Amino acid sequence: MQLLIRGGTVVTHEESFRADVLCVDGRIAALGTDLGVPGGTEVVDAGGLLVMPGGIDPHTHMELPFMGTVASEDFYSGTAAGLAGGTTSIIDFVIPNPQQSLLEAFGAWRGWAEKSAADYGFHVAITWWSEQVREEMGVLVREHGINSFKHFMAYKNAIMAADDTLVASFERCLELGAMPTVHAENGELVDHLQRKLLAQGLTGPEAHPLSRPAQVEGEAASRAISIAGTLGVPLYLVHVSTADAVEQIRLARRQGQPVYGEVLPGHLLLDDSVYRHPDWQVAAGHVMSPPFRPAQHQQALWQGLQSGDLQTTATDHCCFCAEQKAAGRDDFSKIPNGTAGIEERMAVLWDEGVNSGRLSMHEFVAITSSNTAKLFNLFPRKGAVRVGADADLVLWDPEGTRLISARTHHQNVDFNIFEGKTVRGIPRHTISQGRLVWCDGDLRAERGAGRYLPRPAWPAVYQQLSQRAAHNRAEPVLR
Ligand code: URQ
Ligand code: ZN
Ligand code: ZN
Repeated sequence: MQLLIRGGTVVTHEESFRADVLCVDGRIAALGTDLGVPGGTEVVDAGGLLVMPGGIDPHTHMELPFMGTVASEDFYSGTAAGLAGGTTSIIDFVIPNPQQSLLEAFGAWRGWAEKSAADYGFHVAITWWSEQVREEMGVLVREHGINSFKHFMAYKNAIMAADDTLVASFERCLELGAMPTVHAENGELVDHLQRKLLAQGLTGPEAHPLSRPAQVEGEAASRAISIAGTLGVPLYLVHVSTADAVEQIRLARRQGQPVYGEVLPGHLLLDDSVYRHPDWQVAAGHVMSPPFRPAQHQQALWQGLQSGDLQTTATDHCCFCAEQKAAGRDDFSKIPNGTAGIEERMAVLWDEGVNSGRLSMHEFVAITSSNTAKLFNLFPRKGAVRVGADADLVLWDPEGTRLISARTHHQNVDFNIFEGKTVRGIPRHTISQGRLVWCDGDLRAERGAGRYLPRPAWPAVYQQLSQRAAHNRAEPVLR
């Protein structure tokens, strides 16, 4: 299988240059302006287009069983929608039930993900603790290519990890060379405020953000950062949504602590007024956690991306249709939490980030692809346009426009948080494993074409960490 991408401008996280790109058997084989083209090579005209690494979405929940239902997007439809939006790899989540074997849950998710149209990896959530969990983390790292473990500090009485679990699991991550990640909301405060609001008769979606104010994220972020800093382990915070959490990350990084943060386009663009929409379904359709915030938090999130205090963008793609959201018609705490976004992430970030001048196109590549690949040890196989890398590319049309709507999106959900937004800057073509899978509006996703992405332990951040620890302390780094 040979594909020549001709006439484009390659844009990476650090440079841009005119070059044709030859893809052979799923890998990038050559870059240059006068490439010899082997017979039988398919040619894609990239004139006027930017050739960038395919997007990597490090936070999705395809067909997640959650809050009494199952997310409406499965691994095939969700990765296909991602390809339509320029995203060519995802990192999803294995979320064991408390007391469930991690390996058993991992096997289940692996089975569900076999239908994927694009490459996929997993973070594994630590929802309980025991010697068995500790052992199975080691098996997952050594034998299954897991190098990141998720901790939900929210969702009390469900999947919440309390401090004792955080400490034990973070210590284990350090031993294994794995990245601990957190959903930073204080689950005890959320539980208390939910019950208090319901007792006051506030049952509608407007109460959702009131039960999870910014301090709830700021406190949890600070606590997780302190635990990680004390143990000497890196830390990645998912879906950072508040100035409070950005400040905690900034302070830690200024002291040299390896803390990283992810942000969702929804939190960059939307505010908490959505929860006061007169149409219950529209308000409920925006219920996700952490909630969309008062608008003043958005500037801190953009500045976090500009300053490098936040490194990645994701979607937390976790879809529930109207009749699923209706489970919380009389009690907002029962509205399944989650919104879509995998198809729009890159176009929304280009339109609001690059077109506005907030971000350079190199920063765009960094936050949509390369930084994630580096943090989770997929670089340069992913997130790079260089010989030997996977031929996962997006051919970006900076002048193309699209109206975002649930009526036309490829996501398997009947709601779109960016409904009605027109974006300028769209993926004209997407190439996955050297195949043209999105061609100017024609989606050619292939069920089952996606491959599982094992990710080695000890990403570069650990090398930095050990050097820094050795430098900062007389005694050797304790492992
Ligand atoms: O919390 C998460 O990341 C999962 C359960 C998706 N739902 C959400 O509201 N973010
Ligand atoms: Zn979360
Ligand atoms: Zn999530």
